[in-house]
Amino acid sequence: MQAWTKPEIPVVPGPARRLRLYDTASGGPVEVPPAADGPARMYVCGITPYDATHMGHAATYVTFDLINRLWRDAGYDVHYTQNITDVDDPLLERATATGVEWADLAEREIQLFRDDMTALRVIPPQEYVGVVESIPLVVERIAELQRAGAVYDVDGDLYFAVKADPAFGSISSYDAATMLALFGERGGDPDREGKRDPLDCLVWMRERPGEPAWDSPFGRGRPGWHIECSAIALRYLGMTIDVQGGGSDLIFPHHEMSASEAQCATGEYPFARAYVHQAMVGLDGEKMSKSKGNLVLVSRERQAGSDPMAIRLALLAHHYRTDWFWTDADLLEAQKRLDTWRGAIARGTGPDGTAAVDALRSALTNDLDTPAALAALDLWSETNGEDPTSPALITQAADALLGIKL
Ligand code: 5CA
Ligand code: ZN
Repeated sequence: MQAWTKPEIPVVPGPARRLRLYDTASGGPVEVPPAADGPARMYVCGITPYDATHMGHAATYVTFDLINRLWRDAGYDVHYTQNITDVDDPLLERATATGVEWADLAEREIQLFRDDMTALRVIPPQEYVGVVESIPLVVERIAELQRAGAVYDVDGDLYFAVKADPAFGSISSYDAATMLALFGERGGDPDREGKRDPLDCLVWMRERPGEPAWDSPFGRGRPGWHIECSAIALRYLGMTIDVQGGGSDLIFPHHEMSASEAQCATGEYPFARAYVHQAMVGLDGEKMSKSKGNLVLVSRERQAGSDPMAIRLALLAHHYRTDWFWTDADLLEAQKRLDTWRGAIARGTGPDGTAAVDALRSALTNDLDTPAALAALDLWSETNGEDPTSPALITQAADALLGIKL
C-alpha cells in the first residue's frame, strides 16, 4: 500500500544523543537500539480505517515520529513498518451500519489518514501494509504456529494457545482477572465454548455469511487481529525489533498476543527490545474512541483553518506517558507558542542556539520529554541575543527533531 509524502528532514549540526525509552515490559528505561551502529527497527500499530484520525491517533503517530527523528539524528538507518487493519469486525460493522462497501470505507479513511499524516509532517514508514494484501504472510505464520503445536481448531476457527509461549504475560504483567476483563472488552471471546484457555485468541476465522473471506489451507476465512501484526512485523523487520509501538490500549491483549505468536512461530525471544506505549488522549472525561464517537478529528480542525503545526505542537505539549484530555485551550496555547517562536526567528538574531539545541536533544532523548523540549525553545525565543546564526539553527532543529516547521 502506498504510504504518504515524506517531509524534508534537515540535518542538525552538533552532537546527537542516544535514545532512552521507557519499556512497558521491563517497567524501566532501555537504550534502543542497543548498538551504536544500528540499524533501528520499529513497528507501530496502524489504524483500523473505519473513521477519521482523531487527536489520540495523531498523538500516537507523532510520538513514534519523534523516535524516528531522534534515531535519524543519531545517524541510524531507520527501518519503520506500519500496518493497516483493513479487514476486521469494527470496520465490517461500520460498513454494514452505514450501507457502504467495507473496502470503499477503508480506502476513503486511509486516504484521509495519509492527508492528516502529511499535514502533521509525520515521516512515512518504509512499508505501509494492509492485512488484505498480507493474507499469504498470515497463512504462512499460522502454519508455522501449527507446526509448533500452538494452534487448535474450534468448529473450523483456529485459536492460538497462549500457554504455548512460556513468556506470555510478560509484556503487560497484568494479573489473570485483569487480562480476562481486557480480553473481553477488546475484541476477545473469553466465553467461547471449546477453548482450552479463555485467553486463547483467534488466528483464523472461518468464513461467515456476508463477510469477506480468502482461501487458505485451513479453509476459507479471514485472519484474526493479533496475528496480522506478528506476520507483517516478522516479514518486513524480522526478530528482534527495537520498538513495538502503539497506544496503551494495545498493551493487552494486542501486543501481548502478537509478541507471543511471533515468539512461538520463530522460537526466538523476545519479539521486541522495547514495548512503547502512548497514553490515552480523551475528551470530556472519556477515552477518545471511534466506537464511542467522542472525537476531535485532525481533518476537521484542518478544515476549520487550524495550522497543522499548531495541532502538532498541542500534542507535543503533553508527555506521551501521561493520559490527558483534549480541550480547545490546547490548540489556542499551541498557536500562541508557535507565533512566539516564529516571531523570535523573524528577529534575525538570537541568543546562543547551540545551547538550546543541546537542551532540546537532551530532553527528547530522555524518554521523549517533550514538555522540557518545548520549554527549551520557549526560553530561547524569550531571550534576546546577538547571534545571527541562531535563528537558522533553531529553525532546523525544530523541524528535524520536533517536526515543527517554523
Ligand atoms: N488497527 C489497530 C492496531 S493493529 C488499532 O488499534 N487501530 S485504531 O485505529 O483503533 O488505533 C490506531 C492507533 O491509535 C493505535 O496505536 C491505538 O493504540 C492508538 N489510539 C487509539 N485511540 C487512542 C487514544 N484515545 N489516545 C491515544 N492513542 C490512541
Ligand atoms: Zn497491531
